[in-house]
Amino acid sequence: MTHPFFADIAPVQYEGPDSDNPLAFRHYNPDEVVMGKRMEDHLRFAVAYWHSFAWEGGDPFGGQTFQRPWYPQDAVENAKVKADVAFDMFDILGAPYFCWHDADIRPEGDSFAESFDRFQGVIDYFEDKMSTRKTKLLWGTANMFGHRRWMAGASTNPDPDVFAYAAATVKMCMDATHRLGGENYVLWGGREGYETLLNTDLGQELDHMGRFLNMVVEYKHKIGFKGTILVEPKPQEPSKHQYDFDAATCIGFLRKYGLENEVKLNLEQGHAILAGHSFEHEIAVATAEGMLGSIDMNRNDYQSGWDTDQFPNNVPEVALAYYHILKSGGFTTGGTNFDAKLRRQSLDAEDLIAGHIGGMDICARGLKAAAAMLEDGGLEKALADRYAGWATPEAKAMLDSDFDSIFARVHGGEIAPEPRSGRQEQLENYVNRFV
Ligand code: XUL
Ligand code: CO
Repeated sequence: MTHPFFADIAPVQYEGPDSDNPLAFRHYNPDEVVMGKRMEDHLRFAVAYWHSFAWEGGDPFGGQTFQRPWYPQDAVENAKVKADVAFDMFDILGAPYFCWHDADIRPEGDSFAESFDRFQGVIDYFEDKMSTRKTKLLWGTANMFGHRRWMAGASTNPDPDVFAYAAATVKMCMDATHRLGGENYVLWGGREGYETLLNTDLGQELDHMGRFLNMVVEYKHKIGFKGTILVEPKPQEPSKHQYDFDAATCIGFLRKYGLENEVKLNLEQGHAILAGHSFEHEIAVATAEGMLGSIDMNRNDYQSGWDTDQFPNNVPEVALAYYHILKSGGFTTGGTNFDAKLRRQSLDAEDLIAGHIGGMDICARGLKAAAAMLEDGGLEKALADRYAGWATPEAKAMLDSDFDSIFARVHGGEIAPEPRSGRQEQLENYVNRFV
């Protein structure tokens, strides 16, 4: 412990499902082996610096509710206090990874050069801490949506000076991610989109975004960064319409700009819901293309329709998400980042720990349920049965034939479709046995 903020809180231990200790894991047992791999190595949890340490508890109707020893955050000396507390929390949770934006870790300076110096100072401090601690960097990213300069976008800004500022910012963040041994680099385009088409040249903006992402990849190779470049889809909020709408849109974009073998996706539960999808839909779209990189785990408030970034609490949803992740072979460089924050009335240091414990336990339950379903094989068998017709030589040959020969077979009476049950309720009941 390097700061008294969490002084009363001991490192969190696995105590099993019957424990009534509010600050123990009941399901997340890092060393427990699931499908041949330690749970910690499957889940690869990360703490998000922005929600836990930079967000002050504001909402659209009121400002800061939290009081933290590292406030005010625009005071340079407080960035180290914040880092001390953050690394204490990583230790208490046994978090294997963390993630940051530049803006979370250093106060903005009066010029790019001043912001850069402050940022480098914190990266030096992180590097020093990471040499003696276990927590590693899952990914770094640039906040190119908060400051007013980004209000009309970063790489998609109509002003080329903002494009340049974005390029310099991403170079800085990629260099730091590389130096800290980060395993991925993320780009989320919070303001890469538009408010109204009345003032927007959509085609030109997409071309600029495509060129920018190619510059990211070129730079990755230039510096020898071995991590994965990830883009994070979200349909709207803060922009009215964001170009990286969902997984399918991003995949089309990546193909158009020749990036399909260089860039993967960081998928977020709440963003999937905002796009009108389920999380497992987004994951299945990405895994079908070999483009799943990492996940941001959280949940939205289903009534308000906002991106409320709460800790996950729904085992059946999380289980189906991990089912598709495990089925595709699991994470490589990616992991489970808690892009989740406390509610603004949750004021205490203990609440930060409890939020993460809950999230980690829910994910552990989801992972175990997913593994049990895969090991049982019930869903895979049902799929094989449903598609069995396509295993026949005639069906395979049809895909290499043409409409005229297919027409002849259908017209000649050789083909007579027999509708079969999709068995959805039985399959839902099956899943219910495991969650
Ligand atoms: C915003 C969001 C971001 C990204 C990183 O909704 O998810 O925090 O994960 O910029
Ligand atoms: Co996110």
